Amino acid sequence: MMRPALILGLGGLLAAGSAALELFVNGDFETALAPPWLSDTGGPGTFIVRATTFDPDPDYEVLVQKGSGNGHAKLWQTIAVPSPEVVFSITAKLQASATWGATRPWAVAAILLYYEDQLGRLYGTTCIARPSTHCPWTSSDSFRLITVADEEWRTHTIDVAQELQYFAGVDPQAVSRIRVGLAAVVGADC
Ligand SMILES: [Ca+2]
Repeated sequence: MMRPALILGLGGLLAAGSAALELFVNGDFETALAPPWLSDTGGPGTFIVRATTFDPDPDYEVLVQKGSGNGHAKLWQTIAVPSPEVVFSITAKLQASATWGATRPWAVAAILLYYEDQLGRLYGTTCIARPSTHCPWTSSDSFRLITVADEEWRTHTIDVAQELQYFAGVDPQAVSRIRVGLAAVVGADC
């Protein structure tokens, strides 16, 4: 069985400074998933659901899950940012597993931040991920892969202005929006 899953507690994109500004719409998943949250699924066994019981607190979380077989489940929101001086924070539990097979199946649960300009041109991607063995995702000049060490609830924080320094030649002031995605992906036949 392949079972990549991604369960999220709360999301928030905060403007730096004394007055923290929540830039997500429904970033805590307390109301029904609707635009600007968008989703896409492919293949069997996909779930994108809200519930209060994925973690012990009484508030809602969202589950993005892809079961056995090639495909994906993705949930994302594009956020206009007033400047690169923003801090992204999310509490999530990332799980991925893939059984051995001749086709080297793989799975990954990931939080993705795509840094874009007003025209949607992509300047770089940060990926916080829990990959299984054989997952082909690797870092490059435009893609920074940060792997998580376990499958517990963890809070992940990205200082965007600092993060953009990873991508050589990118003018941080050109980045005017961030597409934040939650993705569960399975590759290779199982
Ligand atoms: Ca809860």
